[in-house]
Amino acid sequence: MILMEHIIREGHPTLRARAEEVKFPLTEEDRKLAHDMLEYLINSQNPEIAEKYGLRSGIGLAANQINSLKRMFALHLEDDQGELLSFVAINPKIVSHSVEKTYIPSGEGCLSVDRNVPGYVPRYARITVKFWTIDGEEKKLRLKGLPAIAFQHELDHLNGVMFYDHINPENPFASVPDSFPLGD
Ligand code: LHY
Ligand code: NI
Repeated sequence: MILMEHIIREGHPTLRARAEEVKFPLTEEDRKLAHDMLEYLINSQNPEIAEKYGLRSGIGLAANQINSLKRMFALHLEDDQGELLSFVAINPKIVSHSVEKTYIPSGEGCLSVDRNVPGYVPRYARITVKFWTIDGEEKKLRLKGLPAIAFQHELDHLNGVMFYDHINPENPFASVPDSFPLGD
């Protein structure tokens, strides 16, 4: 199972590298990675398991963070309607997005970043995404709210981008044009 010691941290070059397209059918290694990433998130959200193994709670995890340059990430969270969104996205892309942006008022964090980096991280408020599932099915989804933010955070990892790259360096809390804070 994936533990904190398997998650690479800031400064590791893999976090700045572009992950490569995954080919279908998946290899046994790809399938295991996909399964293990989703399992990490589920475990990390279970207080007893998280405590036992010292897992930091997460809603998203990208392959780069496990030092693997494959275009896949896992998400496991509830949307604002209380619907569970739980999947591994393979070769994901944003096919369209709103002009309007949103951001988490308290900023973002990252399982690969062991420090607090304050500031607004502008994200598209609504996105339409496409990806393939572990079983090779193509999925198209519309996301908003936290799921949209998390999807963009994880897709960034596959492109070697960190959340703080988006923070305004002059004023981390400068108002973001055409945006609203998540939760409004
Ligand atoms: N995981 C963060 C987590 O806490 C993702 C995240 C996304 C945090 C958006 C806050 C806002 O689950 C990762 O860092 N995964 O890359
Ligand atoms: Ni992250």
